[in-house]
This record gives sequence, structure tokens and C-alpha cells, in this order.
Amino acid sequence: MNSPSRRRFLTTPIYYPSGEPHIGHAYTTILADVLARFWRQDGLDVFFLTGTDEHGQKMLEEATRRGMTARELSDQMSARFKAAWKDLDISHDRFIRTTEPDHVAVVTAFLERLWNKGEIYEGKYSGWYCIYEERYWTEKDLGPDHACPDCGRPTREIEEKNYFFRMGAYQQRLLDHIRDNPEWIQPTIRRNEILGFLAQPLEDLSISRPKSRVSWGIPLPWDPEHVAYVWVDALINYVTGSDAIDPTRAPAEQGFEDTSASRWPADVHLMGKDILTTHAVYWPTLLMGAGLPLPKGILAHGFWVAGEQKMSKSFGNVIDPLQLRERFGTDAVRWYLLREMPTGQDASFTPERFLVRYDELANVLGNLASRTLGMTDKYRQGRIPDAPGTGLDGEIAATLATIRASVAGYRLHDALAAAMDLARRANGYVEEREPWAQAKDPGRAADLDETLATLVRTLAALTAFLQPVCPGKMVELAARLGLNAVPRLEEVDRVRLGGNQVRKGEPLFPRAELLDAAAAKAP
Ligand code: ME8
Repeated sequence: MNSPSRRRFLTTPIYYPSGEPHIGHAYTTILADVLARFWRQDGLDVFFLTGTDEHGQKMLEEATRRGMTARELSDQMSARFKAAWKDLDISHDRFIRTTEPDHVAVVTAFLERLWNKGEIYEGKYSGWYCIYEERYWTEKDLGPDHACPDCGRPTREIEEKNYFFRMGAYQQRLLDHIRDNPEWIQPTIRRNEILGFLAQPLEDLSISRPKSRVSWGIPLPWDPEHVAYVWVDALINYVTGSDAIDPTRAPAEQGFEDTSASRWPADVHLMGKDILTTHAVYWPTLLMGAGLPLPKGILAHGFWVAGEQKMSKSFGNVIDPLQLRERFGTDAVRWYLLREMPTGQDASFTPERFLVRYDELANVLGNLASRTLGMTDKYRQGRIPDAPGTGLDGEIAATLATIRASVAGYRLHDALAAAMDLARRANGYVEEREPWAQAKDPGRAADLDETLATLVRTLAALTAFLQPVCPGKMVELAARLGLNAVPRLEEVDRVRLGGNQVRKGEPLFPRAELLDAAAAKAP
């Protein structure tokens, strides 16, 4: 049995399946996946939740536009997200859909709890609504011609009965929490943004929409003519996925305060900076209202941009991660996205940068693997010498320490850079040791054994360090070193390799020009 502190629960946003999965969705999901895999490799018991956000007006309108029902559209498109995550080797433990009965039941129980506690009151909303962002705006926020300040699309004027959550009452408690827990919202720039937001009085939150306007949603238990606001419905998925609330029990019996038997609270919610306010203000105050503990951390990453524009489906300039995958392979797409974007900052997607990063895989790591396997094959008939192979042990240990610290600080780009630096260093070691010269001199057989054993040992460590980002290729590389599995992080300094038979094989990451040539030859 793992002790509770060995458990980790991490989440991505649940995406709107009103369009195709794109590179932005892929980035957050791969970021979560790499983190989950690092944690698992460190022996932690991880639960990784992702999924789709299927209710609301946007889904309904898109379905109508396509001549489908909202349910048909969500069935079709959530399957597309699932398939994309399979292709990108995402190792989630649950793919949640907000239309699933257990989620509907948890949302109902959660809202009933707030209602019974007097946290919700009836009121009237008048203002402007952007269905694309699924949010209200006040007149002063709007752009010219009442355009949405976020996406630039037209908003609609609305006046309707709504139920409101007493969010404003939790402003001070939330501020205290953020101040007492400086690491709670990461990175600091995002924390400051939320502190800035909370410097203004916090209004109450409209948590419902009249069914007459938005029929596609979860009815409120005390007034079925109204449905839950899609953001409230969506945020609660994190609790549904944690099994903290048993929806089969009546709300009065719900042990909301005791979540110890469940995965709640989440260790980290990952998301893009676009949806930080909903996660760092709406969500924690809703949890406070319901009497549930807060998530332990919130990480808002930056945006992939093409040129100056943010890249998302509203701009139609989205790059299809699956097309890149067809040409370069899943691991190369994962590598590029995580290596190129410093967690928290924006990054610009360009084919040139993709090739620069791909080149690291082909010419640094791939080259190290090819020459190590090739020389073991050529000089030792493929048998790894039984020598200590400690020539780069200091570097391996230092790399492991950097990786551990970087992962703990969610700086995955630094972790990956450190691993690639180790591969670079090992290539330098080859140049220094000149194994081809050692091979010519029978008196230096022991030196050659040590060189080869050191290189193989470094490659084995690299499979462990890079497996979270390149799971397919690192499993393959470990197998070529005669290992049954990629070593755990804590095992990298005691992997037994001497006597194993290596398999040289094709290049792990063919050079880009080779890929081009292969593509040109294909019928
Ligand atoms: O907001 N760069 O769903 P969504 C990086 N359903 N990440 C990007 C990106 C880009 N250009 N574009 C999108 C929703 N993303 C709600 C969430 S959660 C309870 C409900 C990623 O389909 C990033 O993670 O619009 C962003 O936060 C998310 O997709 C928005 O996905």
C-alpha cells in the first residue's frame, strides 16, 4: 500500500469538443503526461485526469450548425480527442466526459450542497454574453461594436433570471490563501495577475442559465427550468474524477469535509493562462462554499503563437499535431512541444524551430545511440563489456539532480535540456576517448571496455531521463541495450548491463533529410 503522500492527482482542462484537437490542447495534455510519467518513474502512485467539456451554448450552436444534436456532436468529437491522445501516447487514467451520468450526479450533489448551505440566491442578470468564451461581460469591458474583448466576436445583450453563488464573500479567504501559499499559483507572474484581479471587489458568480436559452446542460436540482453554468459544471469534473463525492448518497449524508479516502484534493491543475481566473478564483471559492479542501497547486502555462497571434481555433491558424506526427513520429512532436516552450511562457511555433529541436534528437541523442550500439557491435560482437563504466557517473548523477529539481518546479523544459546536455557530453566523451584508436591497440582492450561500458551506462540513464517525453523510442532503446524495461530514476546508477547483447538496428530518429528522401520514394 502506498502512503497518501506517495499519491499524485493531476488534471488538464477538459476541452470543448466543438472543434478538432489542436496543438494547444496537445501541449497541455503532453505537459501533464510528461509530469505524470516522471512521477510514476519515481515510484509515485499517479492518477491523471483529462476529458471533454460537453455542455453549454457553444456546443449546442455548433451541433445545430452541423445539423446534429449536441449529444451526437459530443459523442463524435470526444472520440476524436480520445483518438488524438492515443496517437500522442497520453497515459491518462481517466478520460471524463461531462455528459457521463456519474458527473451529472456529482454536479447535482455539489450544487444542492451549496443551495442547502445558503450559498446560492436568485437574482437577475443583465449584460452582454459571448457564447464563444461562454461568459458574460459588462458594457465597459466590451470592444467596439460590443465585441468580446477576448476573442473579438460579437456579444449578445441578455437579461435573464440567474442563480448566483456568493463568491464575493470568499474574497478575503482566497486572498489570504494566495498570500500564505506563495507557490499555490505558478508561475509568479500569473499569481500576481490574480492578486491584481482580487484587488478589485469580487462580485458574486452567476452559476445558472435559463433552460429556455441554453437547453444543453445539467438541470439545477431545486429549479429544473435552469441549468448549471457550463464553467461550474466543467470545474466540478475535477471532483468527480477524484471520487470524493459519492453521488449515490443523499446530499445530507455526503461527507464533503472528509475526502481522505479519495484522491481529492488535486496536487496540480494544469491549464493555459487563458483560463486561470476560472481555476484560481471561481473554483477555489466554489470549493470553499461546498466545504471541500482546495487543490494543492495551479499551473498556468503560456500560449503557442504563430507570429504575433495566439493560436487557437477561433483564429483558424491551428497547426495539426497529428500531421506533424505522421512525418516525424509521436515522440518528436512531444519532444518539440515540451523542449521548446519554457513552462509558463509563450512560444512561437515555426517549422524551422521544429527542425532545430528534431535535430537534437537525430544528431545528438540518435547519433550517440548509433555510435555506441555500432561500436559495441563492431568491437565486441554486440556484447556489452563487463567493466565498471563509471566514466560519466558524476555527470549522470548531476543530471538526475537537475532533472529532479526541474520536475519539482514544473520546469520540464529544463529537465529535458539537462538530459540532452548529458547526451552531448557523452558524444564529447567519445571524441576524447577515441575508441577507434583504442580498438586498434590490443594493449588497450580494458580502456575500450571501459569506454563502451560508460557509453552504454549513459544511454541507459538517458532512457530513464527521456522516457517521460519520448516513451516509444526510449522503450525501444532500452530493449536494444538488452534491458527488459526503462530503469526507474532511482535505479540509474545501478543498472546491470555487462554481458547484455545489444541490437544495433535502424537510426532511432532518422535525420530530417532521410525522412524527406523516404517520403519522396513512397508511392
Ligand atoms: O477553455 N497554446 O476549453 P478549450 C497553448 N472547456 N495552450 C492552448 C492553446 C494555445 N494556443 N489553445 C488552447 C476550455 N490551449 C474549457 C476548460 S476546464 C474545467 C474547462 C489549451 O477547449 C490550454 O490548456 O478552449 C487552454 O487553457 C485550453 O486549451 C482551453 O481549451
